[in-house]
Amino acid sequence: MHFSLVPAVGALLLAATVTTAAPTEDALVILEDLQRQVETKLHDSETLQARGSGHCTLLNAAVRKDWEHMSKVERKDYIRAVKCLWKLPSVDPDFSAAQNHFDDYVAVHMNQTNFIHGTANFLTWHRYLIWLWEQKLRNQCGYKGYLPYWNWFKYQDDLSKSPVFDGSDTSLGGDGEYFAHNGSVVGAGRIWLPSGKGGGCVKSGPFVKYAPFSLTPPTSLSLASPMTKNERHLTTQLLVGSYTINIGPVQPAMQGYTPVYTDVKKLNPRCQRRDLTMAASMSTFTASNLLNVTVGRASATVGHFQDELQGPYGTLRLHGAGHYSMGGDGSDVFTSLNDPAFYLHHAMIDRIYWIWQVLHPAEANKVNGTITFRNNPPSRVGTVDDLLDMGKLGPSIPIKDVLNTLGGTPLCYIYV
Ligand SMILES: *[C@@H]1O[C@H](CO)[C@@H](O)[C@H](O)[C@H]1NC(C)=O
Ligand SMILES: *[C@@H]1O[C@H](CO)[C@@H](O)[C@H](O)[C@H]1NC(C)=O
Ligand SMILES: *[C@@H]1O[C@H](CO)[C@@H](O)[C@H](O)[C@H]1NC(C)=O
Ligand SMILES: *[C@@H]1O[C@H](CO)[C@@H](O)[C@H](O)[C@H]1NC(C)=O
Ligand SMILES: [Cu+2]
Repeated sequence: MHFSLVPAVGALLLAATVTTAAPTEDALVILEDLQRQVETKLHDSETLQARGSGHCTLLNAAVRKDWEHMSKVERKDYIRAVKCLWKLPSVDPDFSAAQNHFDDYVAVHMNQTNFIHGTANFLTWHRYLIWLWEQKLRNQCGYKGYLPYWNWFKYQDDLSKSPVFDGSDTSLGGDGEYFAHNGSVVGAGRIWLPSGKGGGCVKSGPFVKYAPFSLTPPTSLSLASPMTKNERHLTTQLLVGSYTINIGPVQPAMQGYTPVYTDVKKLNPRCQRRDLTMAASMSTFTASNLLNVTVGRASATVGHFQDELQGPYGTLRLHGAGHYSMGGDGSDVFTSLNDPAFYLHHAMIDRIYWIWQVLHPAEANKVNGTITFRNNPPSRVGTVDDLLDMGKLGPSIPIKDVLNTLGGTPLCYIYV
């Protein structure tokens, strides 16, 4: 029963909730109500978040939208720009497995996995990373729009109907080919999610051009290759098409997907794999979980908020559920960026963070936690002066610079 969690949500919402039976609809109605509360607060300039600074105002801020609410032309422009990243050369010679600029994001994230999850910088590191991605798409690939998000609270019961995953040419690809496996083990080994209908190479959508191989990398591109990185870049483009992924997997939750490459220097060209997993989406993208982190008990402090969003030890919550709903490459905490839907999932995480910040101004600019994954190994407490290290993707800037999405230096965006 979640009504006890909703003191901050208006009477209108309660009326709507009471008359709606489906839990899916509840979550959507609640999310819309939260969005209206946030917009009201921002327009009333009640909060620090609303004030912004520099040249950033509500009127000129970028507007990040639900993928479903973007036109087909806008979605195709986004897809075209993502494909463009595959054609740009890698910028970091230290990550020798990265064959192109798409891979650079995977490599930087993989290298820092233990210092950006279950840490004080989790929310801000990922906020800054997806912002850099958005800027790159716009500035180097001519993308006209802004970063879209995947609204988890719709199509939970059939992700293959979601415009993000329906496999059409305006999606980020559909399900994987059938691959017999026994689901995923998540939540520190305590939760088993039965498999969906996929698990193999994504079989439809804009990023399927990975022939001629599917699950086995060609030996001619093996690790000991004497070619230079740029030669390899050209060769992988020629041999395996443009949308091959090259790094990981390191720790996929999906059973039967062998984690072999634990090093950003090891090249592993292959197709991207998915297993749309309703066991994750239906169990976790619920009104109760949404309410808890936005207005419920878990919203009281940044510590509770981020812990509940990521999932206390041994549980599955909103952040994990997005990854495990994708299955395959998206289920790998190190290299989930191999699934292009990663960015839409993390935009939704960031949107929930933004909603929470606007609704909790006294906590919004704080951080909580240490600088190692669940403080293992034990480390110092993180602060807002800690730098967000993006390798060669962009300048390292302090956490405090990205706490406000309307801060103007550099962020200037809202969600609708
Ligand atoms: C599938 O995996 C779960 C969790 O590891 C395990 O409990 C179950 O026995 C497995 N089923 C089969 C058929 O292997
Ligand atoms: C809500 O969050 C609190 C605090 O993080 C947690 O103890 C509680 O179990 C959560 N409630 C539900 C229903 O998940
Ligand atoms: C961080 O948040 C937790 C609750 O999740 C709290 O117990 C702890 O005192 C906080 N730490 C600091 C340094 O604020
Ligand atoms: C990889 O991460 C470590 C630890 O955060 C960092 O010191 C190192 O510079 C990173 N490597 C590259 C090439 O960015
Ligand atoms: Cu991450």
